[in-house]
Amino acid sequence: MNETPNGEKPCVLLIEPMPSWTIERARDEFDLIVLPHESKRPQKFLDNVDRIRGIAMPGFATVDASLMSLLPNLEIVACFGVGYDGADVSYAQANGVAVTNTPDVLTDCVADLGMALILACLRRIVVGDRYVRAGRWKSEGIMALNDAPRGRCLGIVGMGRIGLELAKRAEVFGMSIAYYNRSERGDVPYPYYASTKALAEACDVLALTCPGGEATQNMIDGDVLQALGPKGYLVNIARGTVVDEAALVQALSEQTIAGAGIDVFVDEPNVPEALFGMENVVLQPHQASATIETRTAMGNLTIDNLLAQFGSRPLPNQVA
Ligand code: 8YV
Repeated sequence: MNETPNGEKPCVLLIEPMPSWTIERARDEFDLIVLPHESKRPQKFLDNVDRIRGIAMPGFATVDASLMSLLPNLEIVACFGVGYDGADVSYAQANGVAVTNTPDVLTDCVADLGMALILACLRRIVVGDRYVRAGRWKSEGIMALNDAPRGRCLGIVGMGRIGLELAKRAEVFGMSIAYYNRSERGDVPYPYYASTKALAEACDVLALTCPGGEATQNMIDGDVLQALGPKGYLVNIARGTVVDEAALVQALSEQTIAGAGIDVFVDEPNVPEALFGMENVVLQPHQASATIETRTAMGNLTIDNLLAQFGSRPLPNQVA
């Protein structure tokens, strides 16, 4: 148990959803106020604004200045996720509030889902599943042929930890790799392209593994999708905001790109309904880090960052 000198546990606001066992551990360590995602602020929260010293938030939640400014004793915003674009980092920094995230523990699982989406798109795995279930194999015979990963080029937007792991997996499947990054990396063997458009022109599958936030908002726009072309696929395991979603829906419906595997959306859980009927799209409900093992590790890291703050120890994963 983690008590302050006066014997009280530090008060933490936890924004759902988070795994039940993470919430249980957080309840042991902290005086916990649980705030349902997107709901009105409950009385228990309003009655305790002076006591709240930390926030634990899912990667896609919003902790903005209007929320933080209600909490005069806030010390830390601990993101349950590698992405921290949902937290107003400038406000936090200006007000002496630390921001932490949960990198590394999710890298493998996120890269795994990226590879799974690449294979699902190229090999039409979901289309094949629907084909069998609808009895079409029997009534129509063999399904149309699909695309091999071997010999195709994977363009990775954001060559960080997840991008590198995705590259390794794709190489095993015989793909060549090229990348775009904020700046060229001296320590990777893959060709660098100085713009997403140039990368899209050069590759067959464009995979997004970059951070969200203002710097990357709508970076993949209609022009980039046009450069990807009618044989190109888009895979997004980054943030919905990185893509101009309306332009993507248009490109998919007009088949100016071949298909897409999409795990993240601009306004989750609202997904553009136009995508629901498209055979050339594989949709996921923001699942990339969603394994029991990874989410457990993310929960523990989130709590460890809060405990370090309240114990005046260096924060394991401070990003601001
Ligand atoms: C989670 C994420 O989906 O790491 C991120 O940035 O988006 C995620 O792993 C999310 O934080 C779960 O609540």
